[in-house]
Amino acid sequence: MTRTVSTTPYDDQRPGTSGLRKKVPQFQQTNYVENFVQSVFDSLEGFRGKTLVVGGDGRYFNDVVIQKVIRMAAANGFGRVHVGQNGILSTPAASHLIRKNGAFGGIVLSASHNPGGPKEDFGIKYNVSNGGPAPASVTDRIFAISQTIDRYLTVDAPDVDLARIGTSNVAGMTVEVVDPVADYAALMEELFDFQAVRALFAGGFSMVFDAMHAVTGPYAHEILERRLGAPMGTVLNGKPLPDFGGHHPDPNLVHARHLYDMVMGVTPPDFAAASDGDGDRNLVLGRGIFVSPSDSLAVLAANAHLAPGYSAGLAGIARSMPTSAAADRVAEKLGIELHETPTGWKFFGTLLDAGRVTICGEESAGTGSNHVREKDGLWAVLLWLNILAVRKQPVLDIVREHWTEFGRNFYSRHDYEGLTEETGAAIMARVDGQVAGAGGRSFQGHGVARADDFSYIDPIDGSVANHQGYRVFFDDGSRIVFRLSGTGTSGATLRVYLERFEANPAEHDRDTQEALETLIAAADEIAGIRELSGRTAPTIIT
Ligand code: VG1
Ligand code: CO
Repeated sequence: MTRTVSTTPYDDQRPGTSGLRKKVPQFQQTNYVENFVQSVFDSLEGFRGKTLVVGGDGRYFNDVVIQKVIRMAAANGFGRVHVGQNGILSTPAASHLIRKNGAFGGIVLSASHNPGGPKEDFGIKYNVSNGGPAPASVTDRIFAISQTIDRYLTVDAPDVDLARIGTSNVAGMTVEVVDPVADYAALMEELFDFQAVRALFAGGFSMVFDAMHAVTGPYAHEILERRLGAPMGTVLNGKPLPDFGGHHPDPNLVHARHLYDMVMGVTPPDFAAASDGDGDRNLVLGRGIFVSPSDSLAVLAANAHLAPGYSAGLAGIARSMPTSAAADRVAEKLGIELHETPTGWKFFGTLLDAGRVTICGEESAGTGSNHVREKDGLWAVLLWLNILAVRKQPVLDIVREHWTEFGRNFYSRHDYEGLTEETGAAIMARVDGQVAGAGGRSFQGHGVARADDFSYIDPIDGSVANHQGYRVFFDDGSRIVFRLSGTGTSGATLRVYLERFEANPAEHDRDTQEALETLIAAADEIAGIRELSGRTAPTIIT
């Protein structure tokens, strides 16, 4: 039954921050998908007879790749595949299924917030048995194998009917098409006080959740509208579409601007939220306020004990390096550990597995906990709802009180998208040179305390990650971070992260960009962004 097909390597299959991410036409090249999937399987040991979880965010090409993966899993000796109905599985739901079924691993098909469609983006991620993204040791192995691959294994079998829930057989391997929502929704019911949130909605609390025609639609309809009793219509754009309706499923103030306009408008809802393509990120807004992801992490950590799943308190908090230090202040007050890791969820896995941290977050709107090993957009929304149901205060008041108690970390990220790789490299080289001699210098009146190129040593397994972004710390407690994105599919994206701490409550209502004005100028002075890129403003400000 098994067929060995000879092939030749492609040289561009290095998995980045979130797996392999390329344009669809690249994935459509002969044997491109097969080469990568076989490289994944060849990098693993001991999966014979074991279970593989497969699903994706519903984007264009999802259905085609799922059938290929199923046939190749059968040929390579997996015993069982669990696949979401219609090929749908959000990233956190896939993580949960891997853990719940004791699966060997999972393949998640997504390019997250990147647009979908025949000329847009596609991606393949591999998750390991703890449910989390493959660590660098695994992705390095995958890449090495992809450089020398000369054959892949498949079987001749008809497509599996992904629309029908149930079990079938592909060349001796069992394929189970599962409801993508049920197990995930049950997990959420364990963690949160659904009765309290139901009472909140019954009392007239209004909410808007934009699924952005991506994977969270079915999850949000089931959990928010059916189980929690939010009025029908609470969930917008709830049907997953292969091209996400032509939009970017990126929950930020540019692509979800309409939510910001709603909460700032004349008849604002109490709460608004959105998630991204694969359901692992969240955007949170309340009447009259956008909650920055770094603040959201801090507020969630400070209030998590109000939800049943976290009533015993937190073991610790972890945040990615560019994320603001707002969470650090919460950890300090709670007397718990705080870990600062490189960008990317995979760095939280060892800490979560070791029980050292309970809640993790990234400034890019990813928040999550030890319930799975991925960030989880709906989880964050539900934790917010649980907190709102218990505290019975508007989002705005909760955040303001938080700032008064802990101080406010003004925070913003400026992205310069679509730079050439050369320009991106030139800017980073300039920063590298400045960082080396930055001590004692001053930029726009901010004296430099110290500067470095961030390295991380995992406290659990000792693995080292170098060159994770440049950090410039100033005497007044401000910080600027520079790094290049690892998730783009063409050119380079420069990310500049700006942060300034303000203890005085009288200053807390200032406009963020205005509060960061001198730091923004300092960033340009350090990196020479205008000079080297010709850009006078960022593409996206979040
Ligand atoms: C971005 C974010 C990072 C996130 C990564 C994957 O990476 O900054 O925080 O972990 O996307 O998220 P980069 O390298 O482009 O800055 V997702 O929703 O695409 O899994
Ligand atoms: Co995502």
